[in-house]
Amino acid sequence: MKRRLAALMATFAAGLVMVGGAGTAVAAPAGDATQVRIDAILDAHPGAVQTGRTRVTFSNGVVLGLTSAGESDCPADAMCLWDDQTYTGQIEIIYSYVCDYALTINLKDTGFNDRASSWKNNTTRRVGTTYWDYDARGGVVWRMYPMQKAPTLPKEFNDEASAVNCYNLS
Ligand SMILES: [Ca+2]
Repeated sequence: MKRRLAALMATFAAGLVMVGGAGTAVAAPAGDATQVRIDAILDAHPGAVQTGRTRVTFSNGVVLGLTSAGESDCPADAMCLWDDQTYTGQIEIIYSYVCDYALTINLKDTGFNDRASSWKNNTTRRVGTTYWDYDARGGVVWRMYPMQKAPTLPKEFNDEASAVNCYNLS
């Protein structure tokens, strides 16, 4: 019995080697690296769901875009942060319904801590606030008023935001 199990495991190991070998023999499409990252995010965040080829939606309603995105990728009625200046690089989309639940989005939870370098508030009546520290602590870094945007941030605010929340204008 023991011997059979060992043989079975050897077969299994051989199978793994074969899969790995096949993978390295073929040039990996560029998208594979993105999928590996998405899989890692899904593993680390129970409740997160892959909602597109390059998108993950977290249980708090935040959508993370894993590929480089432009200003036009920020949907209506959402607030967006980009990793790079002038609305480029990885995008983090915060849909406005997050504001209705008074949720604080900890950017660390979506792999976006200390990364935001440009932003756009594509809503008509939500005000977003970014904070220096986790759980909206440490004071306000900047505010995002409706229909405003910033292609760059002052040097002292760049790559600093750690949390975001928002409220509705009455
Ligand atoms: Ca950045």
